[in-house]
Parts: sequence; structure tokens; C-alpha cells
Amino acid sequence: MHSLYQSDLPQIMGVLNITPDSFSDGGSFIDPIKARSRAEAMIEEGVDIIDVGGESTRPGAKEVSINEELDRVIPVIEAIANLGKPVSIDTSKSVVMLEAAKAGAAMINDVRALQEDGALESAAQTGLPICLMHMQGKPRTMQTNPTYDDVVADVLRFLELRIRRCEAAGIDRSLLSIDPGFGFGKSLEHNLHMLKNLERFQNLNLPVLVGMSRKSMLGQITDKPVEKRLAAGISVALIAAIKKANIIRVHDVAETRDAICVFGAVYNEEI
Ligand code: 7PM
Repeated sequence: MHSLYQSDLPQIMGVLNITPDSFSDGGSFIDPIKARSRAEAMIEEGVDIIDVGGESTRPGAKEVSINEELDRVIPVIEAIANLGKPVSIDTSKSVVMLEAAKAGAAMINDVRALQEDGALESAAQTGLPICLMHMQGKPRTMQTNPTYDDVVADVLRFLELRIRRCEAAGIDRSLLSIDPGFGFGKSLEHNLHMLKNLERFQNLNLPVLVGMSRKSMLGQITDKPVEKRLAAGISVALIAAIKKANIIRVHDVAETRDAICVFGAVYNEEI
């Protein structure tokens, strides 16, 4: 049995958070065996890329030390790198990029678009594909008063600049993808305007990745807490698919995949 999921449909990136607050063991102990079963479950559900993140970038979150982030993510990457699906490392830290690559990571996902010290050079050194995401401000304060002239134009200009810096550092353009960074220094209006105009991000001729799963924009729209945002998350994922997103980053792999599969079956190359 196989579904009607077509190759022109977006890839599903599944979130495997290994921050202590997201794995309810309490404390800072993260069990690679538990993480591996979560990864296996996502593969069952049809995930295409597994995104491992050890730094909480939630608005207001405090920063994580290099050693703490390494202790969280490296054992997990080692435990899941041989499951047959590419693993991406959600990090901004140069050392974490290098160590994750050695541990078997197949992609770098950086919410700070390689702006931290040494990140550009280290990412280049790994030779891995890279997702460059836009964020305004820093996680602790970014939601205070986000301001843009034209959010899509401003985000595009930033991403273009980062692409040029990557190319200057010797990274082949074909390794890059871009992400407008939903919720990262954006009001609800900014987020909605970006989603409505998502096709404009295709102008850079690079794969477009989006992540809206469980985010507060969905809470603002539905007035529901994080554990009741599944339907809203599927809805925005579907809109992103219609607007030609190439990779969709979600917590709920099976449900999102079904929704996008239906879209593909109905429209089958017509849009
Ligand atoms: C805790 C709170 C952990 C919030 C993680 C988060 C994106 C990302 C994140 C995104 C890309 C979340 C965020 N969001 N990477 N990493 N795009 N490329 O809500 O939108 O998942 S972390």
C-alpha cells in the first residue's frame, strides 16, 4: 500500500525537540533511546526530514551554553542518523554544526541565518545543505514591538543578503533554502501577510521552508492553547502547500501529510 503523495508536493520536516521542556523527563536529561522511538514513529507517519533542536528559541527563552546544546543533540543525532531519513540540526552555533555533521546530520537549519561567530565558515566546511531563516531581534525580546516597512520585502532583502554572504563564503547556492521565520519577531498581521504572499519568496529561486506548527499565531487566530492547535496547524500547512512551499516543518507529521496528500490528489499539477 502506498498513498497518492506525489513528488511535487512539499516535503514534511518533523520536529524532534530535545529541550528539557519539550521532553517531559524533567531536568536536563535527554534520553537518546526515547528520541529514537519518536523518530521511528515520525518515519512511520511519512516524515521526509527529521529536525533535531536542542535550543529553545521560544519568545522569552534564555540562551543555552555550547556544552549543554552539544550534550543534548549529539547523542540523539548519532542514535537516529542511520534510520534512513535525513536529519537536520536546528542550531546557530558553529561548534554544534561541525559536531552534528560528524555525528551524521545531513542538513543545517539556522534560525539566525549563519550570523553567529564562525557559523558561516563552519557551515561551509560541512558541505551540507543549509536553511537560512529570518528573525527580527533576539528570542527573548523579539515579540515586543516587531516593526517593518513591508514585511515581505524586508524579509526578502535580508535573505538575499545572507544568500550573498553564503556564496562569498564558498557555499554553493544549490545548497541553500530560505525560511521567512513565522513568529520570529512578527505580529499576527505580519505572519498572515507573509503567508498570504508566500509565493513571493519563490522569487529567489530557492526552496522555501515554513514552520507554523503550534505557534502562537495559531493561538491568536483560534484563541486556543498550544495542545489544541492541530486543526489550525494543518490549515496553515495546506495554505502553504497551495502557495508552493517546498518544505513544511511540523510536529504532527501524519495529519499534515494526509492533508497535503488530499490537496495533491485533487489538484494534480493543475495549480
Ligand atoms: C521551543 C519553542 C522550541 C519554539 C522550538 C520552538 C522554526 C525553526 C523553530 C521555523 C525553521 C518552534 C520553535 N521554528 N526552524 N525552528 N523555521 N527553519 O515553534 O519556523 O518550533 S523553533
